[in-house]
Amino acid sequence: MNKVETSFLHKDQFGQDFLWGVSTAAFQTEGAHDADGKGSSIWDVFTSQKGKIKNGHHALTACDFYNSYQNDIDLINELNIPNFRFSISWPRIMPTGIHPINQAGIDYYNKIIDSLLASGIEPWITLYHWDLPHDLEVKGGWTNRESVKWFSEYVAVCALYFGDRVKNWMVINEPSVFTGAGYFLGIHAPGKKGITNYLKAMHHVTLATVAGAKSLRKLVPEANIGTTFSCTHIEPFSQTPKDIEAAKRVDTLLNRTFIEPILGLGYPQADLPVLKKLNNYILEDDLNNLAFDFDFIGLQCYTREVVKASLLIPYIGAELISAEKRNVIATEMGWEVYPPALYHVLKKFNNYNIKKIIVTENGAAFPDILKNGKVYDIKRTHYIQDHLEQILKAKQDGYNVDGYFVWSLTDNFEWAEGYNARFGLIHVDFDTQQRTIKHSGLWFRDFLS
Ligand code: IFM
Repeated sequence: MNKVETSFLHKDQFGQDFLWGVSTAAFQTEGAHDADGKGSSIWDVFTSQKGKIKNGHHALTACDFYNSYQNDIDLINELNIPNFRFSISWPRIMPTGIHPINQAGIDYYNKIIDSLLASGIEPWITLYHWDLPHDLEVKGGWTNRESVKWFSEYVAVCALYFGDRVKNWMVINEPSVFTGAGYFLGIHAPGKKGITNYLKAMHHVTLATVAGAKSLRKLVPEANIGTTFSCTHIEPFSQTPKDIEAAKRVDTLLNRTFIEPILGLGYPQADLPVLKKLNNYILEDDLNNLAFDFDFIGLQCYTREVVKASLLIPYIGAELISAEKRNVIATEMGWEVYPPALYHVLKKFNNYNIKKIIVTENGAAFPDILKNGKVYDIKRTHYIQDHLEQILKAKQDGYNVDGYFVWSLTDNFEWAEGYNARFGLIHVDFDTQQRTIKHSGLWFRDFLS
């Protein structure tokens, strides 16, 4: 294919050791929802319920990555991408969430790992990207303290079967998002609501992150172990003390609540008083088990949030003023396009004692159109370029940032948004499963070459 126009960015500016990659997740891509002994996940159940997903979309087939993984790995290779982040579907390898294992599921991930390695692509495994086995949800899911034990056992299985070849691991993906959306707001699986469910899930997921990391460290001592957090640059709507305080509370909730305990700093209860209710679920020994010395932290930043004080919103007393209301440019998700957010976030997280920071997700959803066999997604190309410029600026200002993974390889199932929000470097026709590399993918390919 022809070379694609390039920006002034050059890969070498980021340094020889900078990691370049692309990210996906099992539920969003694999399909094959009940193939070869797989159990149901909370997302299989949630998507089957009426009215939960836009346009009634489901992920029974998704991108059919289960069957077309070899083709997609060939495409990663064609795009010159050296690192591939994907997640393991817990119910595919442990259908009920606990022993016994499903050998066919293990075989499937072995094929992926072996194929990646044969192509010279480094596998990066996310252990939990939101698809909890449904049978565990029946027992309370993350609201049940037993979840810490279930998760550690699952991690041990992954470590034992894949740890001989996989070096890079991420324990949990974006805990603030799946607990907030799934256990407080009820707009993601498992559809639970309320502060009690949310706080219990929060604490158990935090404990599980550390327990999982410890289990991995024990079984795969050489592993490069990280975990990923969603993060956002927060700004007050005005400079009034009320808005500034509200912005501080939202910043605490979205950026600090999950990372600070695992870094040994405890929950930031002083800056977000509702977190004091967590004390109902924290047992005496927990405080000794909340921290782990991660090799890296994955940051996933897409936008900024502008915050106004509001007495109408319980627990937080703040509302987010949407991009639409502010009349600023936004993606298909309604997220403002604001590349400096990434710089601010990198600067902020550099204040913590973190060994390595990797941007494990960044990308944009736009309504791409396939025309004459091509997708000219210039907005996404610019989005990625503009965010890379911010990373470069952060590096030049002396902040630690060690890698960048695009979300996502292919268009895929975007949770409650269904297939409307296309994030891929590669377009997917969901009727035929035909792949077409978009302009952004071609640009990334040439940039990485
Ligand atoms: O698709 C999601 C992914 O699963 C988690 N991080 C954000 C992405 C875009 O919304």
